Amino acid sequence: MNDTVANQQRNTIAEQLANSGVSRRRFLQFCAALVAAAPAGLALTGQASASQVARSVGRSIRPYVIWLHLQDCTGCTESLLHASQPDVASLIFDLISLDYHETLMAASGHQAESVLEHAVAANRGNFILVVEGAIPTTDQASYMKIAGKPALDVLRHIGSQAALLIAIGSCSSWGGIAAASPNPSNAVGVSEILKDKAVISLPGCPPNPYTFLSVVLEYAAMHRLPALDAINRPKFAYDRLIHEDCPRRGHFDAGRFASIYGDEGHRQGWCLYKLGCKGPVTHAACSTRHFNDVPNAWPIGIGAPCIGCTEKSAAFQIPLFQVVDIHSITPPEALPSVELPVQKSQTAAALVVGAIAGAAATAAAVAVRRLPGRDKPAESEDLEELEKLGALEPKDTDRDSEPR
Ligand code: FSX
Ligand code: SF4
Ligand code: F3S
Repeated sequence: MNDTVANQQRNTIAEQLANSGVSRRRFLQFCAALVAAAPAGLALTGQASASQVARSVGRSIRPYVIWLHLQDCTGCTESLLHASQPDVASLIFDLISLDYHETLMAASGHQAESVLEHAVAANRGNFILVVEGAIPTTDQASYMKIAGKPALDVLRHIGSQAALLIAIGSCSSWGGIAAASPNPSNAVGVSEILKDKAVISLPGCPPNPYTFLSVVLEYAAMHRLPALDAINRPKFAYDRLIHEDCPRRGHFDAGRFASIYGDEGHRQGWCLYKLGCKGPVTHAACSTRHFNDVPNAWPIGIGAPCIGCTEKSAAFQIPLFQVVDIHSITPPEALPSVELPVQKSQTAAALVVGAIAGAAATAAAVAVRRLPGRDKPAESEDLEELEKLGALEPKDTDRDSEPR
């Protein structure tokens, strides 16, 4: 974001990566992670190997992104920047042209406002507006102001000129925690404000960063959007219930529950339903795609019940410890054994961690449980294939020190 908007060049992602000294190996690792995180429902990754994705993404023009922070905790940004394998935080500025982001930019005050106006003017009708946080509407929308203007007006002004709107997080999707009762600021989501614009919602508090990256790169590389459900969530990430693929599901079906925190069942990794787990009513991919590439880094993986953060009717609406009704649950693809003792909160049918790209040494170690027919591992030849690409010639000054 040090470039001024005026002198930014419309370079491809491959050119930008090469300019930044990102190695081909690292880029392929990222693409392998993308394939694993968004296995189906995307033209970019659905049937593609990591090297095919690398080709498509590499040829794409970096999408212009303006990112607004409204009523939020910045957790969505934090989550994106802490994706650790293969260091998405350092790749993000090469993959997208992030022209305005209050948390990450050095500018402040009038300078920041000037950057925003220039970014909008230079890319009018051609940028992606990402909104993080809810919009307060009560009392002339005076509960949140940016540069003296109500956040509501800022969103209307910028949003009306965007090519695509992405509501990242539950707050911008429908109000999230800011809209929890009694919702004093009457916080709402982006689609309530910009009713005539298509808004893609990526709820979660925070959402998985790969979901965001998959949507943006699908748009940039394939010029299309993923299939959406009735409330505009991408189906590839929100089509199944947590409960359907939960590693504790075998314990649920066998009637083995933790009853209070720290009891024998809890320590053994049994089902958290009686602790108020909202997994049976929550659509999200957390049980198969963990956060920040760390195995078991998701609520249930660390022994905490799902609070239903991707569901408008669950998170911050149903009390944390209240159990939910079970309705027509699809049997899981595979049941973990309930006979074996659970070690360190991982069930016997532990997730197939890092089961992508052959081996952790050559691929991103995204924690992914592979579901039959829903993902495609990158082939071991991917790396060699990418070596032949030539689109990403290495520089002497490669900024990472990985061996080739
Ligand atoms: Fe926080 Fe984002 Fe939750 Fe909201 O995520 S993680 S409160 S969804 O807007 O920053
Ligand atoms: Fe997993 Fe929760 Fe379902 Fe139990 S109730 S199997 S912990 S999602
Ligand atoms: Fe949210 Fe439940 Fe996933 S609380 S992060 S949807 S496990």
